[in-house]
Formats: sequence, C-alpha cells, structure tokens
Amino acid sequence: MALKLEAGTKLVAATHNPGKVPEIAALLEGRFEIITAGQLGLPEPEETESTFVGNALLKARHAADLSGLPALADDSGLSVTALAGAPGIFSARWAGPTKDFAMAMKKVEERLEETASDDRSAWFTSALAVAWPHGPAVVVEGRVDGSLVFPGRGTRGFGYDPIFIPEGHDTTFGEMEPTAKDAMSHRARAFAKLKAALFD
Ligand code: ITT
Repeated sequence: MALKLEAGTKLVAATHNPGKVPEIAALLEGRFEIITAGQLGLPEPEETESTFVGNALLKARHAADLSGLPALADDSGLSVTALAGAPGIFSARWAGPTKDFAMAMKKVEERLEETASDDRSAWFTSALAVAWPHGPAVVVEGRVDGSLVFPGRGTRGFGYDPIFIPEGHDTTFGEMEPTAKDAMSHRARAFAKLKAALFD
C-alpha cells in the first residue's frame, strides 16, 4: 500500500520553533488537524545527525513514536557559499541558547569579513520528514538561492530572514509579505515535493 496522508488526519508539527509553525500551517492549507510538539509537551530531541535530511527524520520519528500520531518535522538552515556552507545545520545553534538571531546574523557578517571574499551568495535548505509511529518515514528537501545583505532589513519572518534576498528579487524575506515568502521559500519547495508524494 502506498503511504498517504489523508485530509483531516491528526498530524503533529514536530517543531519547537514558533517562527516555523505559521509557515507550516499555511503550506498545509488547513488540510490536516495540526497539533504542535509544544502543545503536546514533547521534549526537544538532540539533533545529532550531520545532514538536514538526517535531523528532519530524527525529529519526525521522535515525535511520532512519543505521540502515537504521524509527525512532520522541518530541519532547515542558511548556507553561505564563502563560508563553505556554514552555518548550515548549525544555523539554530549559532544563535545560542537565547536564540539571539541579531547575534547570529552579526556572526555571519563578521565571518564573511574575515574571509575577504566579496561573494555574498547563500541558500536556504529545508528538509521535511513525515514519520508514522514506529513505522516508515518519507523525507524531501527544498532549496532557495539568493544573496546576503548587511545590515538586515525587515521585521517579518524569523531567523536569518532580514539578511536574505532571494534570487530575482530586491527585498529580503524579512521585508516580504508572508504569502510572498511562502510562494518561493525552501520550505515551500520542499512542501511541493511532499504533497506530490503523500497527499491525495
Ligand atoms: P525545531 O528543530 O524545533 O524545528 P529549530 O529552530 O531548532 O526548531 P532547525 O534546527 O531546523 O530548527 O534550525 C533551523 C534554523 O535555521 C532556524 O532556527 C532559523 O534560524 C534558520 N532558518 C530556517 N528556515 C528559515 C527561514 O525560512 N527563514 C530564516 N531563517 C531560517
């Protein structure tokens, strides 16, 4: 039997990042009954894998096994060409325990200055995994390319959005309407693949 997620299914959004929840909800278009890992009081697993795909699977499996419900997890991050792909899977960790993204963006700027490179190209990756309790899992990946701007601009979105301008645009993700970001983001591109694989 092919794996499918039927409309109306109760689905755990296996994230503790409040910035991701509205994006995940918008991309799912009200198709499922979403409960967040936070609402269920699920503990946050340690992200021990070395790839976005590995960590997305780890988070989805952890939430599915503990809740007894299918779970969807996102593992994502910003990769900077001149920094050999950093911060990458360490994007959340660069913000430290207080999740200070002003500091994380400053760190990206300083590291770039240290390289003396004028290459400001970067990309966001999102790996999305759906896992069934003690069962199978599916994982997909989406990417959006762009360039970095300092200082950051805009107060929308979350994380590194103020410093990222997607290719073909003049505004940062932090300045864009949420619907504009959701039409082109790494997360939206991963979602398109997930829909094709799992939705009716
Ligand atoms: P969960 O694991 O609980 O989902 P997290 O914030 O720890 O939350 P990640 O490990 O996937 O999630 O870290 C991804 C980080 O990459 C995230 O904290 C953001 O700083 C950054 N990031 C990912 N997607 C982004 C986006 O669309 N816009 C801006 N920054 C983003």
